[in-house]
Amino acid sequence: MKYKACLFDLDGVLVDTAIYHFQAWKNLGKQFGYELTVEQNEQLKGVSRVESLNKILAWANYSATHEQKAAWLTEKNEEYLRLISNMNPSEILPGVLEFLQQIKDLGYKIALGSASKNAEIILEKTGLLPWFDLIIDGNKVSKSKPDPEVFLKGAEGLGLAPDACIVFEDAQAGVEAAKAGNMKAVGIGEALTLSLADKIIPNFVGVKAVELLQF
Ligand code: B16
Ligand code: MG
Repeated sequence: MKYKACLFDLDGVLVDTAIYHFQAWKNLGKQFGYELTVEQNEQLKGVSRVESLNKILAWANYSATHEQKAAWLTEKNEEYLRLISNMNPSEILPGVLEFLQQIKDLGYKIALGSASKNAEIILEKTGLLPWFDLIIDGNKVSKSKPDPEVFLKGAEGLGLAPDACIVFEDAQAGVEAAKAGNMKAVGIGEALTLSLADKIIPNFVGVKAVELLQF
């Protein structure tokens, strides 16, 4: 088997936490009179917490002090944590569990490569945690996607060469990160936004791992 591991992004691939991020950012934005749109929220997918706040402030044309930004980041995360506190296995995206079972049976290692500092809580709440051999999340990286750091640390942590790894991503920056890291990339979502991916699927429903993982 040429490829030995599957590295998964979290939000938009395994679960849809974007709805909770949206709600928390939207409420925060109201504090400086800004109404965040669904389209703008799309642009925050895969983007780190601090970069997301910087983007929102730029859209709002609002300048804040370092202290104010730090307070808002804490506040946003506290609300996000409240929102995800009731997450459960029903929020795992369709077809994901069946796909994880297939790749486990085929002998692939399974790792997470997420920008979120809350990834482990989400995996725990949804019951996904036991599937993972390794978790690389926002607490373990210093550079955001499209930098390949998160996936390279995943390969390294599994003791594998990057070219033995296949990345699953829903964000363009994540696909770019995988390609920059010399890995195969499977895009989850629209062909239009994920054109750099080696393969693109709309979701995991009915996906046959043996067929998909042929490159
Ligand atoms: P946190 P992913 C990303 O998750 C989200 O898509 C993005 O919207 C969020 O800002 C980022 O995690 C950081 O999340 O505030 O929980 O650290 O797609 O990389 O799994
Ligand atoms: Mg994502």
